[in-house]
Order: sequence, then structure tokens, then C-alpha cells
Amino acid sequence: MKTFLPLLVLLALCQPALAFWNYCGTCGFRPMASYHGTSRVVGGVSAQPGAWPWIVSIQQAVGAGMGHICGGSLISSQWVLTAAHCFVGTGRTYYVLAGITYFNKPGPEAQLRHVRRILLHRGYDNDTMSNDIALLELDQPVQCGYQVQLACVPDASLHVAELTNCWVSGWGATRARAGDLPLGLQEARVYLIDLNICNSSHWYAGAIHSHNLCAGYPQGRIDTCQGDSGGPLVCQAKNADYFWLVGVTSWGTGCARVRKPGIYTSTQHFYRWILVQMGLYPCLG
Ligand code: 4AZ
Repeated sequence: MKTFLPLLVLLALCQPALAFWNYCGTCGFRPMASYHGTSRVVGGVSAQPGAWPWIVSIQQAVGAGMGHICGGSLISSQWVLTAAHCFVGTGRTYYVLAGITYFNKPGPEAQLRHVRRILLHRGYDNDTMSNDIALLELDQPVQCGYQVQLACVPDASLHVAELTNCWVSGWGATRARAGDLPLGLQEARVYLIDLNICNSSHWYAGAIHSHNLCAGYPQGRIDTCQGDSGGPLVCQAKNADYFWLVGVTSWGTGCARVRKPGIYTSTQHFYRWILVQMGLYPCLG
């Protein structure tokens, strides 16, 4: 015991510095948020490096380089949760970039991975956009750090509608008409909108499914847009400092329009599907 004690003391002393380095233990925490102070997407602002440490950019080869196509969220060191519609009609090779904020300034924790498998939900329907969810298995795990952390997927027991501090993030278009993507990650606070309101006649008129979430603003102006798909809608847990990955950016009528908020796939409805795909629920598979 005597010989181990100094090591334990050393470990305890180093704890603050080691706590988040190469450790993918606890999901939903934002180690850099406390560092920066808490604080297109259309109508958002530039996110600080590491502000949303689970977000990844899903890219594919374009000519000699690579291009961003969708967002995604790390839910384990080797699995990314994203949208099925990102992968329709293309048989290309995909890559995942983790730990980045600016595409032109990758930073110390940037990590590129190949996609080993793409698992689309079998019920995904391109016309109705139902079951717009997919999982990507990476060829190698990412290393967690200050700017790379896992998102928490809630099960059916979470009362999502009660959560009020909700945020979207992504490298999608910052203006509805111009297709230009920003170089830096954008973030915006959004509000969850009751599905009955969202489905009412002057809004989406019945197009929204029970496994969707609507989030944004009745008056528009702030919203996810093309290129944000697959990325995270997160809400802070009640009386706690971690976030739940409650939605995957799916679609919307245009971007930031009045009574046309963003539509998200509700992750808690697919909790079991996610576990089965990841091989964590073999008896149900
Ligand atoms: C898209 O095309 C897209 N305003 C994503 C989000 C929204 C609209 C379109 C929501 O990827």
C-alpha cells in the first residue's frame, strides 16, 4: 500500500488536467464551455472551439479534396449518429472529421476517420422523411479530449418537452438562398415547439410524425439549413450541466421561414434501434 500511495496522490493531483484527456467516459459534458464562458445555421453565431465536442463533419471526396455533406454526433468513440437522407443515392466513400471548429484551421484535436459501415434505418422513407436516422461505424475509435466528447442519447423516460435550454450547431448554410457554407461551426439557441402546433394548418399541416421534434422560432429567422442535416439538437438536462442529444437535424420547408421551424428526428424514439445496431442489444437484434 505504501508504494502505491504516491502514485495515487499524483493521480489525484493531476485529475483536473487528465480528466478529459483521452477519456470517453461521461457523455454530454462540454469541457471547453466553462473555459470560454457559456454563452448555420441561419441567424446563429460562430461557436467557440470545442463548444459542441460531439459534433463531427461527415465528408466525401470531391475532386482532389474533401467536402462537407452533413453533420453527425459521436455517441461512442466508434459510432456517429446522423441522418439517413445524407446517404441517399451515393455509393461514395465517406470520412468523419472530429474535433474541429474551422475547416481551414483543424486544431490540435482534429481527427479524421474512415467510415467502415453505414447503417440506414430500414423504415427511412425519402418522400415522407420518416425514420430519418443512420449510424456510421468508424474504422478506428476517436480519442476523446477537451474538444472531442460523446453525446448522451436519452431513452423513452426523458421528458424532452420540459427541457428549455436547447441548441443546434452545424456547418450548414448561413443564408437560406445562398448555398455558401461557413468555414467555422455555427450555433444557435432554439425552442422546442409542441408537435400539435407544428402540425397545424398554417404550419406543417400534418407532415410531422410522432417521432419528430420541431425546434426553432414561430417567427423564423433562426434555424438549421442545408448542410446542418444529421447534426445535433441538444438540450441541457434539468438542474445539471450536461446535455442530451434529443434530435438529429432532418428537414424543413426552406430555412428560417415563418411557422416553418426545423424538423428533427427524436433520438429517444430510436434508442433501442441504436443499441441493436451497435450490437449492445443482441437478444433483440
Ligand atoms: C437540409 O436540406 C435542411 N430548416 C436541413 C434543415 C432544414 C432545412 C433543410 C431546417 O439539409
